[in-house]
Amino acid sequence: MWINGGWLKTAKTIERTSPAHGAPLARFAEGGEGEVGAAVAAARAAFDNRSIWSGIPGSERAKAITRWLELIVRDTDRLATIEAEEVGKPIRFAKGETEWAIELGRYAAALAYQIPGDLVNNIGDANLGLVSREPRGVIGMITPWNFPLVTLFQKLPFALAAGCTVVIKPSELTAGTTLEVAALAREAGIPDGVINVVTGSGRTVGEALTGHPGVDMISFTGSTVVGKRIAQRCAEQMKRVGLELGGKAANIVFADADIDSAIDGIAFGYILNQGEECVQGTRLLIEESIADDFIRQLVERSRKIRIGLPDDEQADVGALIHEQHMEKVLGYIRTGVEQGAKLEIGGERLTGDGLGKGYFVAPTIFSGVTPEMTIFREEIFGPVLAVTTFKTVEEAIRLANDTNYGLGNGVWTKDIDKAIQVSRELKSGTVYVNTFLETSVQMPFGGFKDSGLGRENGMDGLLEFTEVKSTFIKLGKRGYALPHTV
Ligand code: TXE
Repeated sequence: MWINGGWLKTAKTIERTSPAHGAPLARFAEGGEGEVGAAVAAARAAFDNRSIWSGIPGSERAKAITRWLELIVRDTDRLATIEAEEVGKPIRFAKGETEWAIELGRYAAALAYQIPGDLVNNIGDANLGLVSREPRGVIGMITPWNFPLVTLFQKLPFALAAGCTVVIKPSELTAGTTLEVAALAREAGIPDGVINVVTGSGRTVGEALTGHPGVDMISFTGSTVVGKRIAQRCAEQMKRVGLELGGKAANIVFADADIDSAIDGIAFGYILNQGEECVQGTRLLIEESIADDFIRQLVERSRKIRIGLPDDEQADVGALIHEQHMEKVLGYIRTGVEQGAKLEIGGERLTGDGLGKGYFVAPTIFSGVTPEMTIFREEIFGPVLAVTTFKTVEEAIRLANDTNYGLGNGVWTKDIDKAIQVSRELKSGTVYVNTFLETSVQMPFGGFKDSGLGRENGMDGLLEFTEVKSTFIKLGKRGYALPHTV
């Protein structure tokens, strides 16, 4: 664990097994309430000492964050290797993810220069109003295993830029890169206590962090079930909360779409990160008149997807996170067959070509899926695509919105009016038009409905880590006189 600028070991540890090789990979300290208490105390002391972080000019925080990012650039290969092995994803995606985390950090650092405020100057000559943004305080961050670095960097540099201090609880499955970047912060001169990491399970460390009265806000990425529990616990203490939760995105493909790019987008959208992705394009809604041909082409494309070990430079898809999760995904596939969907490709565990000890599932496509089916409704978090046909624009919108989730959706058409009108009616935090899983550090990211609360990235992402303060200033009588009037 990393607390107050130093390593802390515990007698109890958690062992991580490689998802791709099935062999022991790492051992992490198993923290509890005591370690959470120590980390929160360190973060609180660092926050309250305004002269080291929360009260210094934003430009100084920006410079410190930038120095830290330079060290992360230096260590990209090492971080990407850890990430690839712990998550089971192909190395090129782990490198891309590390680079994206750095990009998020650079943007957040720049925002530290321009945290907005207002001056209210029309409340009478005797008054002046200041509306300022202050750092929220100590932030508890709880992150998942699918994108350990990116989910962290959608939070951490933004909170740091705002002037907050943090206690991070990474997933017990993938704590490696979080610990590494925390230690690099010290090397970069970010003061001790500003970033702390407590490793351990959600049940102990996660619960202790959400219930700790010294934590001002919880920023969580993970499942909707745990997100709802965290929101309830935070409500007891009126703690602020940001939640980035699950999804069930639909790609709507109209007959007038550019078919080649739609095939690319849909194939990429359902297999990226083995489907362990909250904005995964897990539902394809396809206009009936082009459905048969489109599905045939998509199946052909899926045959070319390369599944491989983390060090396979050419692999498109890696291993699922652990055995139980693989069993859960295979269970959804069996349910799809039992409920009458047509299996077009995949559907099985892969064990050939050196994959036998890992948890690999073949890219899988079901056609003939109807809205009552489980694979249409639930987040599977594996490389499984459910295809449903529609006849009218209204039906497409209704199907897309027929879910409790609302993180992202895609629209594919060359008709710009239709694209914009459909986008307006989709109940999700992000809509992609003629593209999918596009991302930009400037664009806020978050969910409608069960997909979460609040936004990450963009200026909105930084403002989540601030409180608004209104200061009324009463001015005295105009008591001065100009020299020449005396
Ligand atoms: O998530 P959890 P799991 C979805 C996806 C996946 C399912 C289960 O469908 O199959 O969730 O994954 C910590 N108090 N997503 O079980 O449990 C936990 O230790 C405080 C979507 O891994 O939500 C970890 O650090 N914290 C998602 C983090 O919460 C608790 C990404 C996430 O774990 C806790 C991951 C508690 N009571 C899974 N219980 C996305 N939005 O992308 C657990 N945790």
